[in-house]
Amino acid sequence: MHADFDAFYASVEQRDFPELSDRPVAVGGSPSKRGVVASASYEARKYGIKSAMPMSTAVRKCSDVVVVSPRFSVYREVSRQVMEVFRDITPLVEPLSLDEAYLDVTDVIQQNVTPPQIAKKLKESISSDLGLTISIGVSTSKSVSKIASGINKPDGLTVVRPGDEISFLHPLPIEVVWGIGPKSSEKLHNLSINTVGDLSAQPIKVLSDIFGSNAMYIKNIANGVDLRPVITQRERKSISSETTLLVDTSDRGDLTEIVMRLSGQVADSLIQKDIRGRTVKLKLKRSNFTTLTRQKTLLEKVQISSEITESALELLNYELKNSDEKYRLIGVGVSGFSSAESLHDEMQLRFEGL
Ligand code: TTP
Ligand code: MG
Repeated sequence: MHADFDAFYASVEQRDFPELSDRPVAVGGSPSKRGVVASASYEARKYGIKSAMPMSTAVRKCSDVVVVSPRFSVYREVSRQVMEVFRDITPLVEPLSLDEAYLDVTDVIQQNVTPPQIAKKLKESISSDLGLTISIGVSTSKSVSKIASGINKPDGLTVVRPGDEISFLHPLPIEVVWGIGPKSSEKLHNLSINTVGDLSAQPIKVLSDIFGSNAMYIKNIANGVDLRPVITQRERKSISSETTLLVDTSDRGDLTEIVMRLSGQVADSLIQKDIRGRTVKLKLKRSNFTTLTRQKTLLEKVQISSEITESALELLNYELKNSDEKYRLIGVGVSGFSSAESLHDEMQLRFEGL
């Protein structure tokens, strides 16, 4: 199953401030500060207001829109709660972001309990425990479930039965496939490739020109072939936290503050899972959408916020010294948890300590 909150930030605001329910709400940065929309309520979407749109455009589209500043700590808490509700059903939960996750319910299915029933019960629990609606897709694979959860929003439940994957996927527009952004979608439309079915029928050569080494992955997805397992946090190779800024910035003070906040979030997660990592990574996406990552491998593993912040800021300062770009996304991550190699290194260090 793939589960995703409907208009996540906006719905939390409507839940907590009932005077906003039924109103067009846009959560995000202020229109006067060149802010963007992070989440639009379904009432606001009727006016064409969408995520990532400048807030000034949103106000132009609907002068009645209620602009709300985000309350990130509340969204994080709701996210923690929903992941707990998911884990009451199965330990095999793979969060993709604050508001969405894959759940592998294979082992939960019994003779009298079908996957659609599990999904229905989950929607009811979330509605009664959290006062929010979620959309769920159910199928035999991650990609089909993710697409299915997106097509009947809000409050949707879409089940694609085994064997129906192709008939479900092929009439859909290519944009439903994760990894097909505006650029590749334009190229595909120019070649009259408009539906997932059209995509699935292309020779691999055509797809390679557009998707490079991801061509086979895309072709398989278009054919409903996706064998990726659900990976729980415990098995993760890295733990990271990233944020898209409401306004692009090159301000060192702002960037430092964000890196500190993200390092704190990563530390919370490491402490919660009782793991430490040796490599600290900084990810930056520039205004022009190019992404760079810098990483630093340490002698000793880190876990607490100050240790991660120190390395992440070192990487940030190195980057800022060499560039005066504006940035639109920042991420901090820690990896290198317990490979045989690092375990070996750790033993060495311990022996040296003795
Ligand atoms: P989404 O699940 O993409 O959007 P949504 O939950 O608001 O709406 P829906 O799923 O019903 O289409 O993203 C989840 C949250 O992530 C969203 O509420 C706010 C945040 N977000 C941003 O901050 N910027 C963005 O550009 C996007 C797409 C999301
Ligand atoms: Mg959502």
